[in-house]
Amino acid sequence: MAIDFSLYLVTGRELLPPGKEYLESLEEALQGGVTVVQIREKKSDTLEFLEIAQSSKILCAKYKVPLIINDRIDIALAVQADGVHLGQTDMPVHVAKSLLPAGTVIGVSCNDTDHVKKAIEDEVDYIGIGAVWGTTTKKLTSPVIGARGVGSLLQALDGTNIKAIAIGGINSTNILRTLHGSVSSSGHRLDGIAVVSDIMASPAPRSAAQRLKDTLDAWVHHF
Ligand code: TZP
Ligand code: MG
Repeated sequence: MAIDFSLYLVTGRELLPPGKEYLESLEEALQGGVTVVQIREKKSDTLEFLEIAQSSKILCAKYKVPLIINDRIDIALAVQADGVHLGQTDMPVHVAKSLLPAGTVIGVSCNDTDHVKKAIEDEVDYIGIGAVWGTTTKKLTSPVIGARGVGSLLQALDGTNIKAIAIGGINSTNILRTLHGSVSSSGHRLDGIAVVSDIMASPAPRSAAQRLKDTLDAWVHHF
């Protein structure tokens, strides 16, 4: 399945502002133009993760937006998700592929060129590159790479059709700098950006998403 990765929302329910319900924020984000959603549940037990995935799937289907599950192959299978996102210490890609239906989108997190080389060997569909900027959403285990760091990983993707999304500390203030600054010397550009807090922590997720989307649309039309 071909996914529009341009505005990739990764959920973070623990970041919701007071008075906001998860599904309400998710729906507003979808209305604001989010193009793909990843359910990331680091603190939930299996039942809670499953229920969140099921309710998110219904909402994403309403907006015809694909749903990706972080880490959990079993949850992805249970809700017939469009894809899974795997970290470097999650299920290896070849094992995930052996378990999931053909055509399930597979993405992996990369923050150095060795990760990218492995992702190419594994024939993944997309990579998440980061963390690009500082973030408090995730405890980082390696230094931030900045837009230029993103650019060098993009260059390592030259000649492949693997999509690339940057993540980590991206917001409406730095999105353009992120897109611009990450173009590799070979001209390779990002396919999208992923955010957690800029949308999930917002009291107005619809306009937060819309702001990012407007910049992305302007960036795309620039070429
Ligand atoms: N992977 C690398 S940074 C990050 C993840 C999941 C968190 C990004 O969150 P935010 O709030 O968009 O900085
Ligand atoms: Mg993981």
